[in-house]
Formats: sequence, C-alpha cells, structure tokens
Amino acid sequence: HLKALIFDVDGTLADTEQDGHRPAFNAAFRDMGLDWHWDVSLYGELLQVAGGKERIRYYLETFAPDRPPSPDLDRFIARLHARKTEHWVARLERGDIPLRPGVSRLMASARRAGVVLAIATTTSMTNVTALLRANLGAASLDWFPVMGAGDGVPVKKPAPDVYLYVLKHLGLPAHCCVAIEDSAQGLQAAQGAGITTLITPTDYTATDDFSGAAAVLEHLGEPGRPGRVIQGTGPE
Ligand code: XBP
Ligand code: MG
Repeated sequence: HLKALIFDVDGTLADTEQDGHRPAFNAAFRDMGLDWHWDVSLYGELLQVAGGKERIRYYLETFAPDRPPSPDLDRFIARLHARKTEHWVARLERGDIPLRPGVSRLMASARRAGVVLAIATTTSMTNVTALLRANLGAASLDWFPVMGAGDGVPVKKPAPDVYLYVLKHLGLPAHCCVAIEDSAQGLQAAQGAGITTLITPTDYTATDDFSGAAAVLEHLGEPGRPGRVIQGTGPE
C-alpha cells in the first residue's frame, strides 16, 4: 500500500542542470575572477559527481586549472559555492526554471489520495525551498513533512543516506514508498534504501543505466501530453 512519494529535485522536479545550475556556476566563477567555463558537454561529464561543492573540487583535481590563491581550499570552495547558490536562487526568482510536466499534477493527486510527499535531494535546503516557492507558492513547503538534503546526511547520492534519513523521519518502511528520480545516481541511492523507483530521465541522464527501476518514463505526463514509457510497463 503506497503511503509516501519521495521526490528527487534536480532533474526530477525541474530540468535544473543545463540552464539553471550550470550558468549559476559560471556566473560565480566570473564573480570570483576565475576564467573557468563549464560548457554543456563538460558539465555532462562533471555531473558524474553529485553535489556542487564536490563537483568544484573534482574539477579542480581533474582539470587542474590554476589552484585558487587561498591556502584554504575548503573555504574557497564553500565561498564559490555560496556565490553560485545566490545566482541560482536569483534565476529561480525570475521564474526561469519551470517544473517538469506532470509534477504539480502528481503532487496534487497524491495529496488528495492521502499519500505523504517527501524530498530526497543532493542539493541544499535553500535551493529546494526556492524552487518550490517559485513554482508552487510558499504554502507548498508545508506539503513536505520530511525533506532530506545533501548537506544534512553523511554521504551524498549514490549512497542511500538521504533516502534512509527520509524513511526514518517519515517513520515508514521502504516498501510503502515510491521514489521518483532522473539519474542512475539517484536510482542507486533509492535502491540502496530498498525503495521502488520510477525514473523520468533528462537529456543529461538519458543514457544512464536504469536497470532495476520499476519503470522509466519520458516524463510524468500532463493531460494531452502522455509520457512515453521507455522501459518497463509504467505505473499501474
Ligand atoms: C543534483 C546535484 C546537485 C546539483 C547542484 O543531484 O548533484 O549537486 O547539480 O546543486 P540530485 P548544489 O538530483 O540527485 O539531487 O550545487 O546545491 O549541490
Ligand atoms: Mg536528480
């Protein structure tokens, strides 16, 4: 019996990466006088690393651009990432990042059916609340009694920590919940917590390995715009 729907955020609620997070990172680089630029294809590679701060660190280590002048790398990354978050929130507040098809409708019908909504994301609480507020209004924050965010758990996705955190705080066993994700990292995290997972991929994650997903759907559908079933039989 379904008791809770647990939503990933980036890629699942909205197609946030290419025209949201990516330009926000680039704007932060400019602000801090760095001549780095993450184009669409490089960003696709960097998405293998979940978490913005972790992604910056990986970029530094792998592509070895000039090391930042600061002797304290952690502080430098934190400052750069905070700047990126400001750009991201500004972009959301301009209404630049809409929800994907069917997201709002599914949330509404789940709520009517008494199914609890929750969030399990790698991004920060600031970013989640800004996305929800911008698209669904401030009252929507009350629809989610439990929100698990990246910095609130020891290890980010693909580790199951954030899903285990959400299950614990919902007080529900995994078999009463369904997770909705867009990436292989997210799928692994949800599966690691024993949760049945539905996938709606984005352009960046279209070629990910989704074996083990209950179904892979083009999107969550909208009246007159049914989502194509890519793998599996689709939701029953
Ligand atoms: C999304 C992420 C995030 C965003 C950037 O993963 O990996 O890092 O790209 O957000 P998921 P921050 O969809 O699995 O939650 O810069 O705030 O980390
Ligand atoms: Mg995602």
